[in-house]
Amino acid sequence: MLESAKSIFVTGHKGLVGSALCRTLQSEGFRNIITASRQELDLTNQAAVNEFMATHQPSVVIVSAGHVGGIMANNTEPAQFIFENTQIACNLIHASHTHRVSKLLYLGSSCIYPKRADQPISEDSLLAGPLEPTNQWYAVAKIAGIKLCQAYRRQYGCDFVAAMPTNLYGPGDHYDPERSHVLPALLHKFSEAKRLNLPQVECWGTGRPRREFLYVDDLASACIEVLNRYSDDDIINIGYGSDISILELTSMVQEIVGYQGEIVWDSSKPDGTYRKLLNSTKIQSLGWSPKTELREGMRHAYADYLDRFRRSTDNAKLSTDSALAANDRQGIIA
Ligand code: GFB
Repeated sequence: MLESAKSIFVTGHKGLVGSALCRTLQSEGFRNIITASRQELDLTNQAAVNEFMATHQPSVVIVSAGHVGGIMANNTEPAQFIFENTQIACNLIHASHTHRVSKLLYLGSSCIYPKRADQPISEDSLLAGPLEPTNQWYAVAKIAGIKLCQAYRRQYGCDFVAAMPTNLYGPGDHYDPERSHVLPALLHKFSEAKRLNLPQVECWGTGRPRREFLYVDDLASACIEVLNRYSDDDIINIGYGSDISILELTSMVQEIVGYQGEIVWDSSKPDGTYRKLLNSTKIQSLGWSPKTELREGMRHAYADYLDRFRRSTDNAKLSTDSALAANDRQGIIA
């Protein structure tokens, strides 16, 4: 499918997922990638999206843009999470139908599944029970995107598919300690604690929840498989295959960063879902499996963090948090 595609519009190309998709597509020899920064195209603006699609006429669209963040951002910015992500899904999916896009891949999230879904979570658990409250707003927006793909396939015969990645990490992540996901937040916190010789680092919740982590370049290669070989109404999970507790994760990050101090747990912060390990047998049956082991992926992510941190501080002489937050903002919807 991709070989015959004239052009691919990768949305959110400055973010964690979009940048990995561009990297992987380029490394596979695909040259005609269309991108647009947030300044060039506001994906929440329906008229602007329609005009952009009319001008560029992509043959493939990947919906990897979104208002994203970790458990606290989800919990404290509910309106932005539900509004922006629903708008982005509506605008891109409708315009892809209008402008006869031959394939669209919509990326959701493992948080679309019920809080108490059976583990590992298979695709048919969708809408089988209540959602986790901390990220229900994001989940509802992502479920709307899934349903849009299914509706446009049923009514208009559009080849729109929806894939559900597990928790992702890797180069290009957001490192704002308040807004980001757990893995980049821990890399930042431990690294700063080491640099400033701080005696302790505060982590959130109890440490008991378990999470599955997939290196973002592995997600990108899975997306290429899905674009090439999957065409169905049903959603498809993309996971790593095993999970670890947050407690185990903190020890691994501590070791990789080389921080010797103490970890204290702030139980006033939410734990979120206890477990959300995906059943990824469907994507595996397409011949895909993840290549990057967690510890190795974390080393790449830490190298990226250090590189961006150094560039930010050296060039702009900004303080740590504002430098990283400046990087983050570029990636949120870009
Ligand atoms: O990655 P995370 O923010 O989001 O948090 P979710 C995962 C777990 O790590 C939670 C704990 O139990 C947190 O309490 N944790 C410990 C920390 N220390 C920290 C820290 O310093 N920062 C952060 N962020 N967490 C997200 C959803 O849920 O999953 C999103 O909110 C999205 O919408 C994403 O779906 C995949 O895994 O709980």
